[in-house]
Amino acid sequence: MSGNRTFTMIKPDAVEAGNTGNIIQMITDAGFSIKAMKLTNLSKEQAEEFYAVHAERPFYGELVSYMTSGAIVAAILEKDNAVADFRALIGATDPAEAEAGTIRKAYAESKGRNAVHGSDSDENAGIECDFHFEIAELV
Ligand code: IDP
Ligand code: MG
Repeated sequence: MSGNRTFTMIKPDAVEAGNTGNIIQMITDAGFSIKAMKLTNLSKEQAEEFYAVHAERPFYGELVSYMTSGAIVAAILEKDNAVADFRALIGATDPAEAEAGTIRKAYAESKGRNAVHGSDSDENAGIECDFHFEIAELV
């Protein structure tokens, strides 16, 4: 059964470029409701833990340094079929491959600096909401 929650981050490139408002608008226009949201930043240790699944990948160091380079916006989103519908809204990892109308097509700079994160499974959505929000189970 698919769940109704996912986790997102608006990444440092998009926050720095002033695209936060437009990205939130795209998210709510697509039917997601925002259950929790915060402007924050990741420590090196937090970024390493969040992306631990990629620790052996050649881009891991670059990814951690990018994700700690500036402010992020973290949020818990709700909608039927949230994980799959949000992955469709953000588009492919590489904006060159992302479809028209997706957030990454509109705002990502590159495959690495790609504007937004979206959980890839219901299980990871739960883990990621809990990682960023102590109140995740209350909202
Ligand atoms: P996803 O965010 O679309 O799920 P993943 O493959 O899970 O993509 O990779 C996590 C993040 O790592 C990407 O969003 C991107 O920021 C970064 N990344 C992925 N592949 C590359 C790469 O080839 N070079 C640099 N950064 C990458
Ligand atoms: Mg992923």
